[in-house]
Amino acid sequence: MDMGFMQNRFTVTVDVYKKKTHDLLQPIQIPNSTGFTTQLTNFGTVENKGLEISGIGALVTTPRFNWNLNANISFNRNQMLDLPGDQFAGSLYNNFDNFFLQRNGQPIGTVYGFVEDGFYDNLAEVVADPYYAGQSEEVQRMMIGEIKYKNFDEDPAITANDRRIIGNTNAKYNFGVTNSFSYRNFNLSVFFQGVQGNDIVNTNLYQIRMGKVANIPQFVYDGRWTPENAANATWPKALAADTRQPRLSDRLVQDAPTCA
Ligand SMILES: [Ca+2]
Repeated sequence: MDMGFMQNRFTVTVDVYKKKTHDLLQPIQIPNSTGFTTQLTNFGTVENKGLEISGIGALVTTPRFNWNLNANISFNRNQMLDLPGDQFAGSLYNNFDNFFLQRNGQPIGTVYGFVEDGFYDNLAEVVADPYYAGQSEEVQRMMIGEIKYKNFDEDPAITANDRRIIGNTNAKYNFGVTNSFSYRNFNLSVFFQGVQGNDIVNTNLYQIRMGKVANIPQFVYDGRWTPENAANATWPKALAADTRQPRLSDRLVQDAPTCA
């Protein structure tokens, strides 16, 4: 749809679209007894729908000086459909598995993982957790300063069932603006663009185990759990050995609005 205003000094274009792509080629998990773990097959649908708006305006038109503005913004939503059940995109790398969920009604790029709930600050907090209540005091004391994960089901153990949707890597919208100026023989064009509302997965953070001898960023060192820093801790306590196996959690999901 195109619209013009004021003898077409301003024009606006609006496009609405909806598109379904059927029979995606993708791997499905098959029994290991076949000798393979996945098989490529055609199923599933992706629906993309969106809105694109662009406008052009001649803000100043004089013999010597002109100023034109060109702006656009687009919104796209996608969702997966017709899947037989939940499945996951392939492993990013070793131990970094099943972090991108493919679920009917959810977009491609849905992040799925554990939800953190602070740290075990003292022995009483560990004992209050039904999973550790009956364990030896040695085990309980080891948990002080460790990350606490939210438990969502009847089983007090933290298992794959305690994962939830924790992020979406799709932008809520993209935009761009171009200002063009001309004065006699001089031209200047100023362009910026950006995306808003998307999450990113910062896999670098997954490498920070707080164990063994390894370089860590200053903010991690400063934010590590200690009895004195418990209220402000953002990372678990430092360990003498590399024994910690972090979970793929909302810790790795960060807001990523950008403008350039
Ligand atoms: Ca559980």
